[in-house]
Amino acid sequence: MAVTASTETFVGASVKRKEDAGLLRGQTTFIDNLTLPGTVAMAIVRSPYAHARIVGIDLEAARAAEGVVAAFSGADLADEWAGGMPCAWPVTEDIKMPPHYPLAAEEVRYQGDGVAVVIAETRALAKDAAELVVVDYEPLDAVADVEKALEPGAPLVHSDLGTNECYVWSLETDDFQAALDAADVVVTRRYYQPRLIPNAIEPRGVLARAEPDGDVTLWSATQIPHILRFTMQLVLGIPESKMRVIAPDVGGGFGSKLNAYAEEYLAVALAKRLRRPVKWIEERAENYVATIHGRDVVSELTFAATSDGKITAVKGDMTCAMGAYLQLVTPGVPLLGAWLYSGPYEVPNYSVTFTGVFTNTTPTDAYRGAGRPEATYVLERTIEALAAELGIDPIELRRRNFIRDFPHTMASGLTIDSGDYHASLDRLLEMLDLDSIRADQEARRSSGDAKQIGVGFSTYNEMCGLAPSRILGAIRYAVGGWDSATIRFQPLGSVQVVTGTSPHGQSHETTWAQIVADQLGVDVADVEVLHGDTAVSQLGMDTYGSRSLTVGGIALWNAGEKIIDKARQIVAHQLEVAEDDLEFANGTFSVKGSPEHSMGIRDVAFQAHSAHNLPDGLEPGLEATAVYDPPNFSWPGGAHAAVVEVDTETGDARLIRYVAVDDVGTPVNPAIIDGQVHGGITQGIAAALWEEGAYDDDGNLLTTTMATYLIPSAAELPSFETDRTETEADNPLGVKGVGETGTIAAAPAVINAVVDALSHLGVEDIQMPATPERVWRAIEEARS
Ligand code: MCN
Repeated sequence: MAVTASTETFVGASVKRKEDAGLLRGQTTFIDNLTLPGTVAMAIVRSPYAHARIVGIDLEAARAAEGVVAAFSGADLADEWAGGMPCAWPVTEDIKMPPHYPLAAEEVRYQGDGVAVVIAETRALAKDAAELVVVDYEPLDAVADVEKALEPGAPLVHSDLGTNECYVWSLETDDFQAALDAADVVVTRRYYQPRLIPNAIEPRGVLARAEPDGDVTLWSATQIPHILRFTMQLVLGIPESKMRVIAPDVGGGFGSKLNAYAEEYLAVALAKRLRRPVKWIEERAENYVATIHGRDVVSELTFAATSDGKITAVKGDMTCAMGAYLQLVTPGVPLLGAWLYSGPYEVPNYSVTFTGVFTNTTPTDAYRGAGRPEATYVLERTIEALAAELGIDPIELRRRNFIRDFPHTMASGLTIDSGDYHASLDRLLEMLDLDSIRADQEARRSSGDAKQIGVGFSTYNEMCGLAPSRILGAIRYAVGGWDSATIRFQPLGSVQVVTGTSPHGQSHETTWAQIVADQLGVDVADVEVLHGDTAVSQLGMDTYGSRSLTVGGIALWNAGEKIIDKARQIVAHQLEVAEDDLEFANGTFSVKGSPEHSMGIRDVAFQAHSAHNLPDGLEPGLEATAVYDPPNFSWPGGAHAAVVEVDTETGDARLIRYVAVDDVGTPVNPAIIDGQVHGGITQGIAAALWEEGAYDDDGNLLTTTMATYLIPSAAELPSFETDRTETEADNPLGVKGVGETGTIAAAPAVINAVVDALSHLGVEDIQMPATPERVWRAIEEARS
């Protein structure tokens, strides 16, 4: 196919996803589709106890079983670890960071902690043999509840620490206490946000190959090939130059694959030791205990306000479960919300404290939203409580407090570049037709209908686009927040893009191609985006924190500008005009005032490669790399509303409408934005109505399958009504992140709706998830 210049505009268009052709045909490279000659399978023996001492491990029967190549206990492999598995975010100087190894050797600290590994010719044989491993455990007392873990005398997750408190981190503005004391009204509410268990459609999986010269390749269903590569050096001592990490097709992650896991280190260590490729595919039941969980936070939020509803201070106290160990960014996750407990509201005084707590549970870490849903939930619930206390309509109360002028520097120190929270709320109300919902509600209330309806709101902003490296350093995050892109014209004019981001469902192949196609005037079809391979993209900080577009996408834009600069030099030289006399549009350089003197970018690429007639000293080729470190976070925002129908006899709450208006800056691809918003909203709704990872008092996980951990399908959800407002972000594309907005906004909108449906009965709060039993009990309690 000929490569031509393009005059089409791609940014802003719902270009069909380039990714889909392969995915829909099943032509994919998910880990389980990859095979290498001589591959052996790995199975992990996991602790059934939440806390126990390992008295002994007998591997004889497993080693003798059919097809078994080797079996090892944690103690057998202790020499493999040059260091423990790293936590990259020691949030305070005196944080407690207990050692964490890929297999436990002496003590297990959560149900699912790995104690031994079996390698066999096939996965089935490895699984069968793993069941023959006999582990002698001496059970110890366990604690699974984040508040009980702080009580005096609670079982200690790490006895040598002498406490379950991992850290205390706080941020308080000057004069905070005086503002609190001077308030006309103070409301305080407590909330528990349950554990959530991420369920990517592709579970985790790894395939490791070690070559005789020391080169190691790890294919992993990961979000972070680059970060994973350097943790391999820290844990296994493999130099980064010898280590290649490939994230092939990755079927979702939602934060859970923003991690460096035991199985990744184990597969690499064993591939080296056994000199055969080692593969491990996580089973769904394993995913429930061995992949990180999210949330599990008790929060107490206080609002101080004047009697006319101006919020004067916000105070938050958060007790956050870390689980049994610190995974890659466990302690930092709550802090990602630390600046958002005032959200889109102008609040002059601010105080937040986070206490990280060890419990005998699966470690927590980043799950879609990571820290920010936790903040928005309590903020948007408490603003309802304040409205009730003051007798002010909650929408009006929000409006009275919205930040109006941008850029706006918050009391907590960060600056929001742009936004218009009134505009999103206005548009939401237009779409919602609140009057008719209230009329229906009134009619049902007066007729005593068993089915009541309620409407709930959530106006939010968020902080994503992780992140300015300097700020990350200041909050003790170990790595930078920049990203990189390379644009490479091939001699005949097609374009290769190499990105340091690592998509796993977010469609970078499409949206990156749109940006390059527009900027350089080529066709989207002629732009190929390469990602997820440390040998292809040497520089990258991967995909999480809705950072890819606002960091990696801007790096891409900057690389495009470098390409245009270089091409301009070549054209000026060949057309014998000054560079300033050239203008560039739709892929063509033309001389100002005499457009017949022109040269297309494809011809420039050919000239750059043939190098027959280049300016003196200019390097042949048309390729540029840019590395971009954002000066600020990205600040999307918006307004969401949920309408629910609650059966007051059974407690069943059913979502009947969901309306969302988001401001994600300039839209690159509206269809992809909608997809992101839909997925995000679904996860927020799921947290509000169905999903809860529950432990019993002994630390046994009760929700171990999808039969007990309820993940919604399309059948449980109405069609979402979405729209956007736009304020331009302070970057060359005007873009803000979108990957987590829905999850952050949705849960409080839904719970506010459920409470609104029942407020006339006296119900003031319902803990997430609002299961039929919880709703029914709340109604009964309010009635009695
Ligand atoms: N986009 C756009 N216009 C904008 C903003 C974004 O067209 N104004 C497009 C981007 O170009 C990109 C997509 O939307 O194709 C998401 O962009 P961005 O907000 O930068 O988020 P990331 O690509 O960094 O993705 C991370 C984010 C996070 S943190 C989670 S969690 C999440 C999410 O993305 N996990 C996902 N979306 C997911 N989607 C899928 N399918 N699977 C996951 O695991």
